[in-house]
Amino acid sequence: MAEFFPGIGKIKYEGPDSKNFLAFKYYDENKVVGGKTMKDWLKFSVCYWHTFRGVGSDPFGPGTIKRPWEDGTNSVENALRRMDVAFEFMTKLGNPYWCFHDRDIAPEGASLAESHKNLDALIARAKELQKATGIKLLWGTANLFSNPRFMNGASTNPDAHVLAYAAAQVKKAMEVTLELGGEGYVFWGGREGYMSLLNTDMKRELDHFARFLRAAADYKKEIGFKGTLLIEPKPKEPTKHQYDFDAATVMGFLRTYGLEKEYQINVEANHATLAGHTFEHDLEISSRYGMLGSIDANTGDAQLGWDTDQFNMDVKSTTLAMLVVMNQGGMPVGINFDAKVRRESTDLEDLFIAHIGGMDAFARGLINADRIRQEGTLGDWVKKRYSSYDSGIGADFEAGKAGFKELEKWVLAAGEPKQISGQQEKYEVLLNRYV
Ligand code: XLS
Ligand code: CA
Ligand code: CA
Repeated sequence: MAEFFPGIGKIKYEGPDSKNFLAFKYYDENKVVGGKTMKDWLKFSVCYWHTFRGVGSDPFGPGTIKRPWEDGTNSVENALRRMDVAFEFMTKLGNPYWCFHDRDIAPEGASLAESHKNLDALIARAKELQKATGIKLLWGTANLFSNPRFMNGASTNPDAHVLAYAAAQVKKAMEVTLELGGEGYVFWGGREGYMSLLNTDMKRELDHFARFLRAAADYKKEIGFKGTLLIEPKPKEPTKHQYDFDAATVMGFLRTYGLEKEYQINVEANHATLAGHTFEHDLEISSRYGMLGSIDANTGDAQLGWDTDQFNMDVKSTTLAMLVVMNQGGMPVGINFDAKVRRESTDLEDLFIAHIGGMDAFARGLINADRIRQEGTLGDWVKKRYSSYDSGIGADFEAGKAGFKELEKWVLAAGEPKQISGQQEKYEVLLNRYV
């Protein structure tokens, strides 16, 4: 078989003192941290769209990145070769999972039937390569936002014809995800939102969205797909307002429509920050409500303010993220690098360096989070901060035994509360001890 990354061998763990950019400094897959291997905690996945389809285009210019295996066509033949490239890359990198959109891996045909046929050809190849390499599918999804037919949305489209098309595409994408043994299936509402409220019946669109998600959950059961269905929040881009605004909005939506048992959340860092939150905020709220299923690991750029999907090299951020993951006992689905090299990073080697750096940053975050948990100081401080609810009037309030009358009576006797410092800086200094 042809080799597409000549000169780059299997990426090895060399430890923190290594100066080799093509080696792991922290990610040592079999190393046990907090009772599990790094591989099991992190469940890293490489995404097909950025890593194998990304060419570095932006709204101001076309692609800058030329890959030697691309022949410039959108043929099945080119797609098959690209699949070989992907599995060579992942085998060398050593990530256990991958994920894709239907249209990343196979060209869209002139009809739905032809698109299905193209997809089947690529799925057959992926199945062989998964078997040969041991790399597994984290999740699959359907691209319901690139083709012009979806310009007014997919499951929230005002035209039922387009909605039906989207359903057919999701049906097929779920079937092939099952065929490849995927652990999840993601819904990112690319154009499920609106550009102008003037031409939009928002309630009707939300009702359609929920019914669509119900139909997907029903179909999942019908075909015996045991993976997790996930919704990936994002507040805007490409639409001005996206219905899956953030994790809290999605959880409220799911509960409103009785779908909360069928779906989990896939938190993307860059989407959380676009919604005005931190990465750890959306992780924490999803996790504390038992809804954190998967992560799209990336980061935005504070100055640019759009969805830049960069590799997250910030160890403080990965530490806080992994603290949430460790506190909930692991990732039900996994951690997917929905991240792309910059359009200025045009070398093949940059693809490896970016992923190695991202994996190391999360591995370091895991090690740090484990130390935070082992030492217990942070947890103890937070627990102590809320200790007034562990007994007395606080406990009665939590238990629903003290209402407004009882609380008033208690204050009349107890008087003014003492001032208690929030000690934010002390907590920040504590965090700096670990990162
Ligand atoms: C785009 C999204 C997308 C989803 C999968 O902003 O991140 O790539 O992860 O459809
Ligand atoms: Ca994403
Ligand atoms: Ca993104």
